[in-house]
Amino acid sequence: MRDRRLILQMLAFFLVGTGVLLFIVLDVVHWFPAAATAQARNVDRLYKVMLIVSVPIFVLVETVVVFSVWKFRMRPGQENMDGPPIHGNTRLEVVWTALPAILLLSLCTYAFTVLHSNEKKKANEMIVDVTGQQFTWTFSYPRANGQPPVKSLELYLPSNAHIYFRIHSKDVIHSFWIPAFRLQEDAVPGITTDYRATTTNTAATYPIVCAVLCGLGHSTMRSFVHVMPPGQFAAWEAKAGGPVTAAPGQAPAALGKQMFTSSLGCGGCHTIADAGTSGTVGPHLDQVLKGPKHSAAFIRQSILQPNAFIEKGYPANVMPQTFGAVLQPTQIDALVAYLRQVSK
Ligand code: HEC
Ligand SMILES: [Cu+2]
Repeated sequence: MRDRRLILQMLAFFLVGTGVLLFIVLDVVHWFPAAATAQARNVDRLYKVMLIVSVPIFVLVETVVVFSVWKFRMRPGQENMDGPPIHGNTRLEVVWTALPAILLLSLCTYAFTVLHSNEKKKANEMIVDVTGQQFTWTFSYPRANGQPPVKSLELYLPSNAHIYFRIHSKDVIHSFWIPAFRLQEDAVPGITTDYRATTTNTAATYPIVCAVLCGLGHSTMRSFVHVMPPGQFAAWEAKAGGPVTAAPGQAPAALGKQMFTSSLGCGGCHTIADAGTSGTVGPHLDQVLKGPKHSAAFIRQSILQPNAFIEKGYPANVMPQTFGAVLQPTQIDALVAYLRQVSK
């Protein structure tokens, strides 16, 4: 009679505990940021299944612990008493070995199928080369028929598309992580790593992070991924890949102005009255490049190797070190021409 009551009490404790905990982990806690890829949805579902399976097991163990402490604790006078000696119970042991084994094997199989489908090569993949370099990410979009690749410091992707990332590093180990994609892969010098992502149809912007301590500026090694409708993406790509040389009859400086205000981001950090930009992270270029700094050589070096000369009062390592890799020589000429023109 007493045993039966005890078992019913434990059962009630177990059921209520499981219910409450499941409610908390499934409904109250929001574990992840928005899911922006098909892979992310798979990962989230896997995580949910793992939670649903683990919670009852956790509560079962805790129920036994709580009732052992509560009902079977040692009372005064029992200090020297020992329980009756018991020998093993073969049937029980077979059950408690087999059940967890079956459970673990099924979960492993499920996790493996998720991994396999997430990494599977898809038809019509769009290739993006990702390069990590202290402390910037550069994204490069190979183009057909020998045109130079489109390069960008932020990642632009069409929605509903299969993307194949090839990941490189120029210096130390970085880790390319897009939390909203639930994907992270090391960028290792000397080899190419990769991952695949299938964007969903949501147009939005998500952070990109370097997830490996890669030097002093590691915390600034961040960027953004913009997922946009395919038409908008094509327009971006055409514009970003855009004029490498000035149009006929156009002065190089005009192309330079166009580039200064483009997604390269110069205008976000620098003020130039003529370009209508008002960034204050870096010097006012139309002011500071007057006088001795007006030479083409100095301006070119400032763009290609910003750390060669650090303007007084401004931080080193903030201006991206990678414009030399992103820009075509004619584009650099155009920028230099423009900066000379506005700082005359
Ligand atoms: C993330 C912010 C940032 C971006 C983007 C950026 N810069 Fe800079 N830039 C700086 C900072 C900070 C300095 C000052 C430190 C230094 O001299 O390196 C600087 C310095 C310079 C200088 C040298 C000024 C001097 O007095 O020495 C030039 C020229 C320049 N930037 C041009 C550009 C151009 C052109 C672009 C776009 C292709 C650009 N910058 C993009 C932050 C930025
Ligand atoms: Cu890094």
